[in-house]
Amino acid sequence: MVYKLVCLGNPLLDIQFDVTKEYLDKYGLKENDAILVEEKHMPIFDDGLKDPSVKLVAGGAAQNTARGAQYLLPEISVVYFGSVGNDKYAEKLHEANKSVGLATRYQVQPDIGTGKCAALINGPNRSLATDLGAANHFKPSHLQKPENWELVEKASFFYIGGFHLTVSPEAIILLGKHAAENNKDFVINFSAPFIAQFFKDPLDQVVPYADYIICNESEAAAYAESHDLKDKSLVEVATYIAKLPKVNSKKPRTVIFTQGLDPTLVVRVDAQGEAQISEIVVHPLAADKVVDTNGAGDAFAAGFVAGLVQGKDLFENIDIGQWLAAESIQQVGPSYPFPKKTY
Ligand code: 26A
Repeated sequence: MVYKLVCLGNPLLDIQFDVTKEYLDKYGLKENDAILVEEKHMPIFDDGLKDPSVKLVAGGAAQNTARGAQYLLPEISVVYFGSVGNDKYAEKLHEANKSVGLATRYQVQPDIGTGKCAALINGPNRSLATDLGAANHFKPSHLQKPENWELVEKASFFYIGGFHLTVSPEAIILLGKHAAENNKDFVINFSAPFIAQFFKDPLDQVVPYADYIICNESEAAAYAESHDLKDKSLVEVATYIAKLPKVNSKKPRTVIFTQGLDPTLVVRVDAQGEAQISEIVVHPLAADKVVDTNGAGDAFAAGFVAGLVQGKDLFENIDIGQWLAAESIQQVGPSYPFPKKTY
């Protein structure tokens, strides 16, 4: 079997429900953020399961991207790695993955529950509070099993959720080295502000492998802050990251900053070391068409990597990303429309 794209991340089931600003304040949560839960957040999951608005939907940022990429690509294009438990939540993930034909090679933890994320919807905002569970126990040795490593060797593209830096930077480096040594495309998403803030060292260890970096404006701001960048303007931050040392010198680095409804910023460093800066206008979506924004960024990344796998050019890849993000926003949770739409 040859899957062109290999993805790695934390498989989670999203417990999505509507909340008020007061509810977020009670737990000290921001309107738009992603955090790892502490003990004090635990009642949120029970609140959610009892809430009339609750929806259980497949989540996990990189898994959402893997599903979206497989949604757009021909059958048998994408395989996703992560760790789950042996339980009902994992069954739900299997169902969602099956609906788009996404292959998984989960590492199964017999005694630990599948990870879950409270996706707290407040109008156009979403606040994510995650209990990683089994996802926290993924080991690089799972990738190194002969039947899995064979898939890695046959793949040509890699997509890594930055969230996985909290779990196994070693697994990311293993794939990064393989990609760099074999001149394959390696894409990293910065995932959330807390990654740049609290996982700065592992983030700095994996960036040298990245051909493409995708993040949003608040993750870029967190990066600028934790790296003490003097000029924190988005163009300067993207240019700084694009020019950081790179293991595979055969490809340029491209940095992509999404900014919600504002234009997507792209900085690519050419062979002469010059930064090429572009801005791409987003597909406008009427406010009344927004169902929820959970998974919008993952859908953008999905469209982008699907284009990459198909050998399309950079600007078309961004356009596909923006299109798929707009489609996903009109669905409940990090999902894609059925019957299938084509770009
Ligand atoms: C390590 N953390 C906090 C996480 C996540 C996460 N995926 C992986 N690791 N916290 C939230 N998510 C997922 O992000 C998606 C929206 O972009 C949620 O499961 C949600 O589906």
